[in-house]
Amino acid sequence: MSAADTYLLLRAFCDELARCGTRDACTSPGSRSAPLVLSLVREPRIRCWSHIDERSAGFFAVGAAKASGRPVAVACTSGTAAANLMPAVIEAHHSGAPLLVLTADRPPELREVGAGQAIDQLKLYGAAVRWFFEVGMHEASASTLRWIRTLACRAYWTAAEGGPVHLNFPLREPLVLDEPLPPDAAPGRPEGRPWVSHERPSPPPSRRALPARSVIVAGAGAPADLPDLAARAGVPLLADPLSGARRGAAAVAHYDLLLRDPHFADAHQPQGVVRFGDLPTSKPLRQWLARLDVEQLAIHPTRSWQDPDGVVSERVAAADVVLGPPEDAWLGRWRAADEAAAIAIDATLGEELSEPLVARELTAELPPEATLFVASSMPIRDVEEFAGVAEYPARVLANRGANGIDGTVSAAFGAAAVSRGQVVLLTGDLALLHDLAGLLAARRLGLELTLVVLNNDGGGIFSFLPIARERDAFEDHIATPHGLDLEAVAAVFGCGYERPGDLGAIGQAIAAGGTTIIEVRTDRERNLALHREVEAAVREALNPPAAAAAPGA
Ligand SMILES: Cc1ncc(C[n+]2csc(CCOP(=O)(O)OP(=O)(O)O)c2C)c(N)n1
Ligand SMILES: [Mg+2]
Repeated sequence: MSAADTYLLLRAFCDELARCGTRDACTSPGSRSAPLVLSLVREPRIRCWSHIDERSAGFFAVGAAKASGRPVAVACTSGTAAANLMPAVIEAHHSGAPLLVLTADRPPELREVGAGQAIDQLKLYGAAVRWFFEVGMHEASASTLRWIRTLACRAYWTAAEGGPVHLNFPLREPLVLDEPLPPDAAPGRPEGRPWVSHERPSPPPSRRALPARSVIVAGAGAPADLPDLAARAGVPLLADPLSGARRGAAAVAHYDLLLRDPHFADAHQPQGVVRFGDLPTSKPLRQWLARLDVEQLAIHPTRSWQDPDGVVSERVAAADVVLGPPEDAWLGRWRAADEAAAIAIDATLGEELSEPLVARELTAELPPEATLFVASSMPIRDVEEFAGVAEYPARVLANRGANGIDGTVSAAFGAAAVSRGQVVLLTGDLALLHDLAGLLAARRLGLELTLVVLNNDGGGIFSFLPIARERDAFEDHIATPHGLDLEAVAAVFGCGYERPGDLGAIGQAIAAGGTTIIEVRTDRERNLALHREVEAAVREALNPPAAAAAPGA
């Protein structure tokens, strides 16, 4: 078996990935992985994005996979390099992002004998992958070339169904070719067709009838026509911005705030619930759903199990939902409350730059062709709580599979690499610092990402939690302020930097394009107080004092 055998097999493998639909791959430097990386780079239909840090490569691939909906390959060398892909593999597993992880490995004779950079890579990612396969080493014959084509197709189609696939490639020296490869003796199928084509199973939707006084809850993975269905049926649509469904005449944007009010929550209990896609993040919504004593139907295209409270009564991949006939007052009450909440929010937030105001404004102002990538922690919560109903909202993406703050910058750059419109990242300061190396993509890959950084010098979310009372350790070990100068950070990575003083200036900085860190400084304590003020204002709007004092009320 020679280097030529390895390269012939890998050329067929990459050819087949491209025929199936792979358009993007991530690489990182190494020697053992050279045959894999060079074969990907030399496949003209695949764009290769180079990363120094495998954590960045993995998350960049996750972001690109989420934004494009196609499997994205990520290749790395042996040893801890492969282990650094673990967080991205876990995120892909939990969010159903299609990822093809291609790890180079030492050949068997160099395993468990003290050879360098050799760790046990077999099933390295455990149950987090849909499929693991040890590729082995083979001579390039007509039959092995055909076999590796089927292997590429099988890996691609398995990932395409939603989640990561791991192929481990043992590679023996010499790792580079002495002379150019001969033409392919066993080329693929005619007309660029994949060796094995594949149709995704789409079960015929069965009919499900629900009472008129139902609610629809939508998260990531919800179907695009949901707002029309809800509007036709006159059923409130409680849609997380990640669903893309917070639009239309039935959308209720501020369910998180409405359901914080116990009177509202009790008085608006539905007779049925349909959940589409992932469960939204909102805790008040989750708690309310958990208390309801009604049928709850969960419709999820990949059948992901999204029911932490054990209240779902039926799960299906698709259904033809029939609701109604519409009861005007039912949707009308929800919509009127939502409008009252919106007025209370605007009045409380005013014009002063704050975390909720930035989240509200970005979701209102970004054009439909833009993508807003939202970091975990408060940004994702603020976007869910404060984004209004928009006619044509921008697409919203996030790493909500495992809710990590890691890899955020890289994932957003990955989304930018495959998106036509502008990509804006809304992130906290710790999420930014966690993936600073991700900023290298601006200079090394020539990609553009607008970063709106809500800098409250630490983890603002923890001020909302009981842990905030533990004053002896809270600041140093939980909030973890860093005092970093983001302008200096921007300079190190060759990015632009702006610190706008008002919403108009933020809009201008975003419109200017390029990779720019747009810093908005906030205060954690003030942020907590502001959230409480909005909550109180919404409660007051829903329960006007005059009504409460009315005779007989
Ligand atoms: C990889 C990872 N480590 C730790 C956490 C726990 N965690 C959740 S939110 C958070 C703080 C994030 O701070 P920042 O990005 O500044 O956002 P803020 O809370 O200020 O909105 C941390 C550390 C996590 N989710 N993921
Ligand atoms: Mg912060």
